[in-house]
Amino acid sequence: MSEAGGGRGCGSSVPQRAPWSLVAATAAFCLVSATSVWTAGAAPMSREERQKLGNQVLEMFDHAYGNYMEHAYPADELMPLTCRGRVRGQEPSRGDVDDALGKFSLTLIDSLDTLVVLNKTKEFEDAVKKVLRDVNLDNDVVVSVFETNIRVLGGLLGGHSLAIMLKEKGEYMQWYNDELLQMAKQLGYKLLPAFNTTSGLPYPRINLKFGIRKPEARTGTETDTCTACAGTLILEFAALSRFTGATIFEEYARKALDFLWEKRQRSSNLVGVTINIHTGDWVRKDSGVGAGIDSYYEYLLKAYVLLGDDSFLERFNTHYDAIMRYISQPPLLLDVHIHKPMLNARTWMDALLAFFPGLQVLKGDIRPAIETHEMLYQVIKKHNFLPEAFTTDFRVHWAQHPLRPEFAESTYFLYKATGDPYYLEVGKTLIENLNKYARVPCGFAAMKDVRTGSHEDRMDSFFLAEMFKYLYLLFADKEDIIFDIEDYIFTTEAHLLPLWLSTTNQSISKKNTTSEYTELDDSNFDWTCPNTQILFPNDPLYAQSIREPLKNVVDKSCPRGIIRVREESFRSGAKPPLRARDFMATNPEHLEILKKMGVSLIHLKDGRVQLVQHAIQAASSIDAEDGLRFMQEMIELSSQQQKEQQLPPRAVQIVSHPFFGRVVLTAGPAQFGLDLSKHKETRGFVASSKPYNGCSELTNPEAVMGKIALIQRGQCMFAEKARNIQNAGAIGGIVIDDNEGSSSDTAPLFQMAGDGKDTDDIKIPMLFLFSKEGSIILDAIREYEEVEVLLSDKAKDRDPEMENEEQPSSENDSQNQSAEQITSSSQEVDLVDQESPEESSLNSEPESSPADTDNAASVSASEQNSHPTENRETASLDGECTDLDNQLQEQSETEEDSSPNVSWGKKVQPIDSILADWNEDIEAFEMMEKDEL
Ligand code: DMJ
Repeated sequence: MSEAGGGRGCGSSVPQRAPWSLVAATAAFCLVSATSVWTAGAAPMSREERQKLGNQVLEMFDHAYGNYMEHAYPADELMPLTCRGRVRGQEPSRGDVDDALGKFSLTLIDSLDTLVVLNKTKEFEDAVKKVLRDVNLDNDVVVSVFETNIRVLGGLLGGHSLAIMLKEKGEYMQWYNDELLQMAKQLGYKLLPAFNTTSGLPYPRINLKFGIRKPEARTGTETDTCTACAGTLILEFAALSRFTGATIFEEYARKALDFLWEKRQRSSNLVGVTINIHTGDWVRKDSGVGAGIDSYYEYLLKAYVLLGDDSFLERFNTHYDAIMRYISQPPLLLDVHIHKPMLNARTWMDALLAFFPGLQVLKGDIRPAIETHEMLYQVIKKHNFLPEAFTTDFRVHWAQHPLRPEFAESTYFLYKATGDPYYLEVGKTLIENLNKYARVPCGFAAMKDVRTGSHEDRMDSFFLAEMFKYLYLLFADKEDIIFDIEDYIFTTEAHLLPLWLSTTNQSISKKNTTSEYTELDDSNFDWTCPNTQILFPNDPLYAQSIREPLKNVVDKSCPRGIIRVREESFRSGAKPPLRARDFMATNPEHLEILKKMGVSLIHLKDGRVQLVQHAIQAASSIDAEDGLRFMQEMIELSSQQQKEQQLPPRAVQIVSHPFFGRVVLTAGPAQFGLDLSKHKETRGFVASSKPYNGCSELTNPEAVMGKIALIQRGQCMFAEKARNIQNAGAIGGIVIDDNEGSSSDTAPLFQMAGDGKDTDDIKIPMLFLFSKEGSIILDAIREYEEVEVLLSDKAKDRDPEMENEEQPSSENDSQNQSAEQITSSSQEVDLVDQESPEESSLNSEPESSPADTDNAASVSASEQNSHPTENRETASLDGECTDLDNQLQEQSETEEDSSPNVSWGKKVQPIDSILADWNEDIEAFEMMEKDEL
């Protein structure tokens, strides 16, 4: 998307290369050069400081890339905590995430063009030689077609694009003879069998060696794919066709895009998240701009830029109109249903949508880009990173952060569009946070939980492909880069493809389009394309004035469910629909509304009330829609409340030499002992207990006295272990899983349950580590003997001071803890597939026996009130937001849910069975929808 940087405002003529530049001049691109535009607002950043930050980015890249090359290569990725390569099959499977790994040195290929952007030409030359020498694209591995396309094919093509550029310059790469392109072509042919479907949509996975041929391939049975998976091929495939003259690649990618376009929901012009590759039916009918769809939209606009084909712009504009009409609720972007686009499908947003402001810059729609970006930045300021998902009231929904680059990408494009130094400050914060919280001795580690600051043994290849490029370019001047970045377009993985491809080997596009530009109907886009040439120089505070009202959007937000209230209802003076959080089962008016919405109350024997909706019993389709939304809110509310009753994960931070707090391990809490969220952290040296299982009086009390005892899981209750080490004088305990190879990367974390008796006598904090995390501590003891750790609810900042810090005496207050009811959920998340907000919640396990847990979640409401605090009922409607966020927090911090009126928790109908009931209703509703259509 480098064209974004190019001083091309609306109306400025850019007659460099037909046809896209002509179109760009009159359509949507509203970008100004970043230089010398800004005269007020955030203080300008001096060239010196920008250079300093640029150098810092270079040093960080060296740390990430150097450690990968030294400790992981030729493996696909670096595991930065254990400092080794991730080889598929040798590590426990992480599910779909592993489908990016094809035993083809993924990180090296994904890093190729970053090396050139960062002016590391010599290293690039070496890297290309390594790729040509070592990489095998014929492995018997099943990989994701989408990931292989954007990372590997894109990486090879980006490498080739810059290799030929360097060769032409005459100094480097003189030996190069299109070898990377030949590899790209080989890979392209390997991906083609995936398109062997009647629809032309590709299978989601392919075996690099056997294609989809059964049975050897072990794939080819899937029926569904995500929209982004099928719609994010055109840039790489078209580039491959145009570089090589082999038209088949561009043809296949175009066919897939044509099919998606045909299948768009015609009344809303939206697309769903997943589609059946054989029938073309939408499998998931929710629609947003984040996970599962994101780069489909990105590629429509960029395909137009790269290929100059008007039909792509028309499609993009049609979708964009729908996005701005239904999904955009500034500053939020919220998923809706494709058939009922006024109906929100979620109350949370995912981190992948952070790319969207960048795309809006390319589109020329600066205002909403500034708004959404600012909202995201507020979330980042609260949690240091963007959690994988967060709610509309900005609470963490999925707590991990795999060092995603999307926010840096949008920051870069907004800076290029506005020249506002504010965005340089944003970039500086990103750099600081990465160094402070993600940097580990062997690279940069993904965040396992942004709330605790704990790490995951993972450094994805996109971190090198994208993050460093965008951060470096943000601070770079034209002369800092050895080529003109504006001659290239960025793919979704930030690989660079030259814009001159638009006029090379055009035979395919010629079939479908006219080469002449025809004026597009832009009447729907009044809000787009503010003429930045006029706007910013005349009003340099423009961007700031858009950001200003959003400054406190996160901190001062009220807890709320779905924010959209049907606007036309308001306009016509009608009452807004009843929100789940406001519902009171004793309010006759509410009961009347429920009835209208087709929702009935079933009084259960135990006094609780269950809600069931029959859409066909609703007074009208609008009421049925409200009823469905009300029920969805109830589920959401129920799961949120359930979540608030659960103990969050804890952190074990290694603070002694040479870690100095840089390695943070995710730990499970205990339902007994010192509560680390209410007390200061506990810090101490570790010592193994004898016996190691801690199931009897310790024989080495002198070794564990005043220390944090390490105990192995198994053979007795967790509480018994705690008592034994406490009696020996330990100030804390870490139970290490005895299941070899277990890891929080692959297993859901759980809470250690008490022994069913009174555990008030246990005063020390107890945490649980899976075997892999535990072995990091055990290995450290073997290597350094003295290992000091910090047990806490959130990792302490690891700045250089920690390296000199005095050891504070451990805090060891007593704390009465009630053995709370056990709650459940799993930890693994797949953004594309997962709907439920369960990622960061914990299972609870008693020691020695499988969890006999009461996992119930209830969507039943008590007779009294569905919500713990009655005064919350008017909060978001009349805007009187008292400090409800805090109230909520306080509630969740009390031992029990404070409301006596609520029966959300225990011994109630399992959520699955309730969902099954509701699914019937939803199906009925969908049938009704079909009839309507
Ligand atoms: C990258 O691989 C690409 O940007 C993709 O389109 C989705 N996001 C990841 C990084 O978060």
